[in-house]
Amino acid sequence: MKLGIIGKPQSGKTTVFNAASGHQESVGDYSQAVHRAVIRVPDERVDTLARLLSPQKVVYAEIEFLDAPGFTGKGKDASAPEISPDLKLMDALVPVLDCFSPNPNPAKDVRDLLDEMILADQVIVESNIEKKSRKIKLTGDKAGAKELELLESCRAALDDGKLLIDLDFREDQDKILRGYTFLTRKPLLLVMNIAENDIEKGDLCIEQIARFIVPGECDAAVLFGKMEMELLALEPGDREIFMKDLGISSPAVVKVIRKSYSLLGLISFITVAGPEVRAWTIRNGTVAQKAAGTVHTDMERGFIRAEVIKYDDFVKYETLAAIKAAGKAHLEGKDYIVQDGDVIQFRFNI
Ligand SMILES: Nc1nc2c(ncn2[C@@H]2O[C@H](COP(=O)(O)OP(=O)(O)O)[C@@H](O)[C@H]2O)c(=O)[nH]1
Ligand SMILES: [Mg+2]
Repeated sequence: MKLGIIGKPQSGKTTVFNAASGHQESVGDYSQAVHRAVIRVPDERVDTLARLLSPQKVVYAEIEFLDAPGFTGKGKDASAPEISPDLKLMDALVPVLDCFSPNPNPAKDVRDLLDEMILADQVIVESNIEKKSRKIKLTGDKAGAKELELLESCRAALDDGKLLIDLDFREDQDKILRGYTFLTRKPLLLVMNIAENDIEKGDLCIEQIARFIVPGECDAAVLFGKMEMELLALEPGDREIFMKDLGISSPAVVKVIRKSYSLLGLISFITVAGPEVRAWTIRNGTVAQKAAGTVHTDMERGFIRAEVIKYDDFVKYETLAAIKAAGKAHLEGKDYIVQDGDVIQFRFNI
């Protein structure tokens, strides 16, 4: 999964990036540098299985963060923002909202960001409409005419101030639009970046942006960017004590990842294959044969069965032998819908 951190200048993007990744990029300097980090997804189920099975290798799922400056915070008055091209490749965007300065206005900040995203998409739509029209005139291309019509409907929606994620497209249209990697089709996780001495501000700011929240499209999380970044300098034990004192239930990175998974409809399953315990990320609703394909294309092609053990049974019985003796290893066919936390061994033959 790839998450793009965006926001107006000085909203705490790089601070939150540091808090999530453990990097130490400089903050407060209006830098337009793009930062990137790949971090492993903390997963206590993997931790537990690693403890029970003592494998030679433990591999966590990974997530990429991109700290992407380029938005101006000027909303409609902005000219098209200078957005890092990599931002288009992100699965979701994480707007960081300044809720730490004396009179924050996160609702306005969200509106301004949305307007800039719309502006960026309008630029893409315009240039492609122009290119397509020219080509159709030259070649009389029928498929092109359909795509042109689709782009024109996108233009109309954007001109109306709508986000493309709010429109309903057919499967075939969706497929075409995916190629354009529009910003306003990406789900958003709004991060309320609040000051260390101002816990109550979190609820207040959430209230202010509540109207933007739509299941599967936009969610919000509250965190203390600066303090969490600073806490990373402490030893893990001390950090936990501090966090407890401050009423922080889970670290920024855990909150952001958890909410992003649910926003994007993602789950994890775990494979235990000989010497390796490994977590994989898939979309909720993925069938066993497809899930096998995330591990290896051969496993999907030669799929026979999936042997599925519920994570809780692993914790209860502790060894593979005891699980099997208790009849808790279930053989499932290719259409079995993989559940979050399933521990799977794929049987395949090529
Ligand atoms: N008090 C406070 N200051 C913050 C917080 N997050 C960021 N800042 C400050 O805001 C300024 C801008 O932060 P930075 O991460 O560089 O913002 P960016 O321009 O969005 O990348 C810096 O001086 C930070 O120390 C926060 O949670 N609390
Ligand atoms: Mg920055």
